[in-house]
Amino acid sequence: GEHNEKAMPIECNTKVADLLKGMADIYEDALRDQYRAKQYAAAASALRSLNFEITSINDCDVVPMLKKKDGKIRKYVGEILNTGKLKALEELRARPDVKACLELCGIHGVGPVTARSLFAKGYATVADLRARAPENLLTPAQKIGLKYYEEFKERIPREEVGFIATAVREAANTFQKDEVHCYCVGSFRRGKETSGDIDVLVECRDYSLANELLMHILSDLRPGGTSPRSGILTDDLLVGDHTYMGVAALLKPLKDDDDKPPIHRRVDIKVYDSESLPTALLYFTGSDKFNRSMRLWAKKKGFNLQDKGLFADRSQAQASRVRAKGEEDVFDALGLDYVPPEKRNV
Ligand code: DCP
Ligand code: MG
Ligand code: MN
Repeated sequence: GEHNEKAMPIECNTKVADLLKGMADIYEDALRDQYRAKQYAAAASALRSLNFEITSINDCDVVPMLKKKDGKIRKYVGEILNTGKLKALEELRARPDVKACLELCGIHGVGPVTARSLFAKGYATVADLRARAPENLLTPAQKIGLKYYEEFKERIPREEVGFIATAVREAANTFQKDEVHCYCVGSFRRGKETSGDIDVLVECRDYSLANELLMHILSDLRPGGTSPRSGILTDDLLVGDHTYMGVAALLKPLKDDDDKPPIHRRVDIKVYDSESLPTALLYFTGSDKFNRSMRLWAKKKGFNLQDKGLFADRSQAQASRVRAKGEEDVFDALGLDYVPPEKRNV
């Protein structure tokens, strides 16, 4: 659980930041105003990362984006400091359309656009959809998101992430062992005690075999097979080119005395060639915020950083590819000190 989260950073201004983040989520998911969503989110994270508790509105002066005296977010910070509440947020949350969109956006595969259109058609809650959605209202992937709505919200203990990733690795190893390497990436590789999903990167040396390898892994893990892992994969969300998104659940609990049924978990698998491995590792390890700032840095230096490679110009041409043996080389080429995965949790 969360109580054994290692190296928990001390966070300041949690109350103010949480309320501002609440505004960001509403602008993002319900009102579809990306610009405002980003502003509120940025203000929240700036306040969280301060090294002191703000007590008056003037303390906002140390945050560049909150400096302007008549700024709306600055005023909201003042209101929260004075009253402990944010009326604008309470009003928005009370709006039926906002309420509905926030809940519907919590379904995996349902974005703000679908959420709004579902609300317009008279569906306001998960329960509504479960009770009376006609066959053709949701895509197959959205139906799976609806089915596992509560389960997908559960965090996955590190041990379980490792276990499921190991099953993928074992499945891959029955293909052509010397061709294949598996890495458990995402928040797991960043050292997190719990994850939102399981991310597995598969390196396939002979990339012409990549899709065949992926299909091999899937048939090993799906129900009805002969491998000891058969049945771990329960549902598919997307089977794409070199890419898989699906659902997994343990065949039996990790602890013998655990009699609760296994929780269904989101799994992402991506297959890359060996040349792309360093940048693919970097990309798929994240965090997404860390990736964004690194891509931006690369761009400023005239590079193009993608999961498929680091390129010395704007192109993705093989000729401008920067050779890299490992992640370290990518940092090096960009003039950056190496940042180990555990330090990429920004
Ligand atoms: N990624 C990204 N930009 C996105 C989505 C993903 O750069 N829009 C990259 C960085 C992420 C990685 O892919 O770290 C894996 O994506 P996840 O959504 O699985 O995120 P995490 O594994 O980091 O967190 P969680 O524990 O919630 O799964
Ligand atoms: Mg993840
Ligand atoms: Mn993922």
